[in-house]
Amino acid sequence: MSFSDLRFIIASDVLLACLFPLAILFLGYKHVPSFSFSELKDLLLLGRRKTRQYGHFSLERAHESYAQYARLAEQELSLMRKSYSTLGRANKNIGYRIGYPRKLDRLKDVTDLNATIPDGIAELALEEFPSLKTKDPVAAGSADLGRVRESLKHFVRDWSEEGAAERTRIFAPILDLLRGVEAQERGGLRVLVPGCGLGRLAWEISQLANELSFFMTLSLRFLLSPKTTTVPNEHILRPYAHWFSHQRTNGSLFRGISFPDDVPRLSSTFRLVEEDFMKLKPSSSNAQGEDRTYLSGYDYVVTLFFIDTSLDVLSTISHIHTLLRPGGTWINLGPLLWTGGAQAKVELSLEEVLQAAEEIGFVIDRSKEGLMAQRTVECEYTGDRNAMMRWIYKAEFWVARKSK
Ligand SMILES: C[S@@+](CC[C@H](N)C(=O)[O-])C[C@H]1O[C@@H](n2cnc3c(N)ncnc32)[C@H](O)[C@@H]1O
Ligand SMILES: *[C@@H]1O[C@H](CO)[C@@H](O)[C@H](O)[C@H]1NC(C)=O
Ligand SMILES: CC(=O)N[C@H]1CO[C@H](CO)[C@@H](O)[C@@H]1O
Repeated sequence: MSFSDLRFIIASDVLLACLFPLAILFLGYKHVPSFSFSELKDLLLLGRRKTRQYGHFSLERAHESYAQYARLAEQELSLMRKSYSTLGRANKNIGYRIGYPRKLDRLKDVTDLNATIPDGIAELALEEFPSLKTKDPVAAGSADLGRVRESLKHFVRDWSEEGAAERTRIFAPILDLLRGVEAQERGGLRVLVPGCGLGRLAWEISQLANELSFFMTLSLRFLLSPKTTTVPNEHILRPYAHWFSHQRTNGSLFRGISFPDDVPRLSSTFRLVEEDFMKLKPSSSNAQGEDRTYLSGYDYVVTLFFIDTSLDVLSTISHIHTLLRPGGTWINLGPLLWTGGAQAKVELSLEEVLQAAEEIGFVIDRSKEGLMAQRTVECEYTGDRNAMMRWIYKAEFWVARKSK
């Protein structure tokens, strides 16, 4: 796998499935024999003060990574400058004439300008989680920068007009099905969306969203808080600027995308649970008051690009089953991109996943047509409409029922 392949995975693919390549990139990066002063300082500090190992998706690591976004991005830029500087004189002249050094300067400007968003996210997090003020030092690295960028890209996927086409394709089968529920029944439904990312689908369904990664939830909180977001399209992000591959023009590379196209707020019908999905209980303390229907389980669990991010998909499916009320429905849409390197306990084919779901107690809807029909949905994931490359998933949609 070449370096640019690794970059591609980081630029455009799922978080958990990314861990392995990220680890490789991090190692690769560490071997680049050029240390900036601040990196050296980090290393020395590491030696002196004991750093606690915060988890990959922990609040502390996510906060530090957002706070350090500009510094980390500039470290990467200085490596790009260094590579350019090793060009011979003739080629450097060509580079100069096509404006390449100015393009790198522009990358620096855009990074600084748009660092206001990660800075704002970090600041809000500090206000909402005062415990962060006394956290142990965290050494955020290039893998964390990748996670910040991945989360920021979800502003485009979930909350921009630019992302609307990508979203509509995958939300439609799910929302159409839920709209099919009788109107008077709809109000009382309990829908859980595990691994909700930046929460747009859950917002559209407006019930309960769950997310484990603070990289995601800190960004979501930035939209939910009236301190940071009050009107549609008030923020601008340059989500493509850091990855120079497959771009037709500099203009397209540096273009700004405004968000959010809709301003979400938490309410009694839209809640966020920042916890491991596997630890959720049908009767957990998330229930507000004595809500008996809630205690007996969810009416729907909706998984979008989710089940394959688990390292133990059999437990995930079993847990979905546990959380549903008898007769409850599981709606899934997504691919099967397993975390490689033997990190996932099993890596199943689609037919194996469906068979395992039946073993666990689900009845999969076998209708050939209609809203429930199992089908393949061609779609993208944080794709760049203007790029010279498209990554198309043939994601599978299915509806399964827990027997009564
Ligand atoms: C591929 S992303 C999809 C995000 C979103 N559903 C979307 O389609 O944009 C999968 C998400 O699931 C989250 N996730 C994975 N395992 C989880 C768990 N056990 N509990 C809660 N969230 C989890 C990850 O943090 C990640 O944000
Ligand atoms: C690419 O962008 C830089 C910075 O904006 C500019 O100076 C340069 O002329 C551009 N190159 C081309 C071929 O347009
Ligand atoms: C939120 C924010 O500051 N975004 C900025 C991104 O960069 C452009 C300028 O290049 C600004 O117009 C945006 O305000």
